[in-house]
This record gives sequence, structure tokens and C-alpha cells, in this order.
Amino acid sequence: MITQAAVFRAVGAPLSIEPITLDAPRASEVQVKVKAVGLCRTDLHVMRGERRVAMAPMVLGHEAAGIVEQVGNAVNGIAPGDHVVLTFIPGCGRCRWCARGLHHLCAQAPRITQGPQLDGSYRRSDAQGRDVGAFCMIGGFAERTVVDQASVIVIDKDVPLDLAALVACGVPAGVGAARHRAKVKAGDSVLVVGCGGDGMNVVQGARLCGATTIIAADVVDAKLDWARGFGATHTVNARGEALTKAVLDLTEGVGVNHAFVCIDPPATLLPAFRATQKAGNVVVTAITPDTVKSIDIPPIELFATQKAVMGAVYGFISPRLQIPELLRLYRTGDLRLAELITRTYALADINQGYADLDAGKNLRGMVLFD
Ligand code: CXF
Ligand code: ZN
Repeated sequence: MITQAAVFRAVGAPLSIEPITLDAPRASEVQVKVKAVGLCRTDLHVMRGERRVAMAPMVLGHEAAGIVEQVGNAVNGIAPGDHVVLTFIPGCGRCRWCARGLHHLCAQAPRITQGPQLDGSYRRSDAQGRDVGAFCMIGGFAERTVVDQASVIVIDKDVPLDLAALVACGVPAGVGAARHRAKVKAGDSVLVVGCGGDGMNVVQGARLCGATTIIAADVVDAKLDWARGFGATHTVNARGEALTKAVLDLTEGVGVNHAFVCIDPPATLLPAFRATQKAGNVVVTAITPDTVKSIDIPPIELFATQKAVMGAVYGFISPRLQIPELLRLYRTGDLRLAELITRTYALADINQGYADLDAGKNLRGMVLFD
């Protein structure tokens, strides 16, 4: 079938809105009518060549939810009509990590920037007959997609699909980093550097954990205002040493229990590290450009202060566990989702959506389909 898609064709070029051919799902695959897909910064890194993907053309988009239209004959537990959230790491179910329920560590994860389906073949082609890849094995910037069942989580039908799409990337990344990586406890103090799609959800994750001091840091004032709405108790518009000093001033000179680096790690990691108290946690949730090869922490400081520096992908817990749990928290009113969506766009306007993200205007832009 033909489906309209936003295709990454060359570094530095806008996404190309074009019809592509989408083949039918194979045995273990599922065809999904995409209803909503979020504009995450990771795709922008790809468009700019800051994070390399293995091929072009490729349909980007990895924060998607939709409705199942067709399933292959080896698919279990997913049926046409089901509402689904797609996961940006597949969860193959067979590797040592998936066997332990750690789907966020799936052995197939390094392949998500390659382009092919989980089985190594392609399901998309362009008007010239060239294979078209799917970012994160999802390719969510399209009216329809075909993905392996390993990328599919069936959800209850009562959650609006635009809100469901949010729990595919930014929300689990941020909330999970606070709950499952740092394991923030009631009464703890937290610093969140970068209050975008990830960071705002670290703020609300810290609030859910009962943190009593939540310091949101950004260089865009509008994001700091939004952060208060998500639970920040203090806001700081500063970077570098000024950021460290502001946080120390707010924490009796000792720093926070947990710092989260949600944007621009080369520039923000050391200020965040130094704003963290002894034996505290520093969690990196942001991705860096390929050109950044190292992080800048003097080893003696790491040793002497006994802090833990850690990474968190997908909130450090299986999306199969976390996504349904986040939707339960949404239902009980504990998790804010609607408030994350700043603007919505038609697929044809997706490049405007990315311009708005880049200009700091959007917490989350979202492409909606009929
Ligand atoms: C990313 C993490 C790195 C690979 C692509 C997806 N997650 C969210 O933006
Ligand atoms: Zn993302």
C-alpha cells in the first residue's frame, strides 16, 4: 500500500513529505495506523547529522501510538483494533536481557539506528524503488507503519492516543530515571538540568517519588514556568559555574541528592556533578552528538566525593512494565500528560514542528493523523 511519510533523506535537509510503499506485515509483524507521534529531539539530532544513522532514506519518528489494522500469522496477543504504543527498543524476548525482563537493555537495541526491520529486511520503498529504513524499527512519521510484535505494547482503549504516544519516549525516559534509576525517595532533593521532553518528566517523576526540593534549571524562562506546574519547587536560569552556585545556595551548601542531566551533557555534566552532594547520584538521560567522545569529571573528584554517575535509557525499566504503569498513574490523576503537549501539527507541517522545538517554543509538539 501507499502511505504518506516524513522521510530523512540527507543531513541538514528538511524531512521530505512523500508517499512511500509499505509492504504487508510478515509473520511476526503488525501493521499500525498511526494516530499520534511526538516530535522528540532525538530525531532532530539525526536530521542534523549530530547522531548518525546507518542509511537514508529513512522514516524517522519513534514516539508513536495507533491502532492495529493487520497482524501476521505468528503474532501473539495483538489483534486488529487494538490500541498500541510502540517501543523504541524492540524487546526481542530472546536475549539474556529480555529473558530477565530487562527489555530496555535488549541485545537488539544497537540495531535501532540501522534502518531494517527486526528480521533484517525492509518493508518500505520510495518512488524510485529504493529501500527506506525505519528509525528505531518504528518509522512513526507516517500514516501507517509495519513493526515487529517485539515493538508493540497493547494498551487500554480509554486513554486518548495522543497522550498514549507520550508514554513511548519522553515520559518513561524522565519519570523512570527518577523512580527506577536514581530511586528518588520521599524528602530527597533533586536538580533537573534541561526541562524539555525528558527533563519535565524527571520533574514530575521526582514529585511522584515525594522529593521535597525539585530544582529545575534551563536557559528558557518559559520552560521554567512550565516546570513549576509539573512540580518544581525552585527554578534556576543559569549554566556552568553559576548553575552550580545557585544550586548549592538552595541546598545549605551541600548540593542535591540526585542531579539529572537532560540536555547537552558535555556542557552540563560537570556543573550538575558539582551541584550534587557527596555520595549522591548523577543521572544522564540525554544523548550527545557523535563528536563528543568523553565526559569531563576529574577522577579525583569522583573518587573523593563518592558520587555515582549513571546512564538511564527508557527510564531503566522494561517499557512492557512501565508503559502500562504510567497509564495507570495518568488515570489516577498522578501523572500529567495533556499538559506536555504544546502544539499539534499535520504531517505536512512536521518541519515547522521541529523549528518550533529548536526555538524553545515546544515542550512537546505532536503530529496527529485522522
Ligand atoms: C533514543 C535513544 C537513543 C536511540 C534512539 C532513541 N530515545 C529517545 O529519544
Ligand atoms: Zn525520543
